[in-house]
Amino acid sequence: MFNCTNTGVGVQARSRRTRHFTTAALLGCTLLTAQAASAITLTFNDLAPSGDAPNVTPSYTLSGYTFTAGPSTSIFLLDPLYDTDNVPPDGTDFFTFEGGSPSVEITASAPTFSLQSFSAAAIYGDPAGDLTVTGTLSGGGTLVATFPLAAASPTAVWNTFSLPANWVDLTDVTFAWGDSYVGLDNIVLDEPVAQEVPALPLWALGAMSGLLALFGGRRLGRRRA
Ligand SMILES: [Ca+2]
Repeated sequence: MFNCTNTGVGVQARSRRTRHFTTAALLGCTLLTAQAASAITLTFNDLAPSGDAPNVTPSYTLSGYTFTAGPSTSIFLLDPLYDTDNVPPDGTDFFTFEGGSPSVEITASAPTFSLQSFSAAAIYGDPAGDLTVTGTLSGGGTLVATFPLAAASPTAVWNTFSLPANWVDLTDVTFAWGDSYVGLDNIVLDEPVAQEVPALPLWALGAMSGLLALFGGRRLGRRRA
């Protein structure tokens, strides 16, 4: 693999050939430092025992993301057989935070992350209301968005909501609900991950150097002419 930090080529190039090789090496290094985001969907599926709803207060970690219960809040994982009135449309496990005006904060093992979308519903007969989502930006400041949830009577009405594209570089996200019971599912997040792009093979570096030498030589020839 090409070593970007030790090319063996000094800043003071001694010849035109060395300068061309330096240019080709820098191009290769640029490709190696490309960034990409890795998206993940937290489904909570198959986490609760069949017919059960384990209380995981005060915090629960799933795939590097930690859910921490806010004040006066309890958090649960619900199996669909525990209460069929509240299950999401796909009939799978989901996550709840419950209490008096409950809240839950999401943090990540990575320094920052993004929130793309989630599914939510008021549950256990709660009235309609707004679910408030607050994100803290790593550079300072917060983002706030509210999403209307329908009344859970007689059954929960699940909807999927998307966040604006600027919900990136977040250090934490908090969901807050003004009544008593709310469910979350299919939370789509991602985190920046350094992706190593394959280095250019030596023959490609040689070809780039040759092309640069050819065009450089032509320009030099025209100046002399
Ligand atoms: Ca689920």
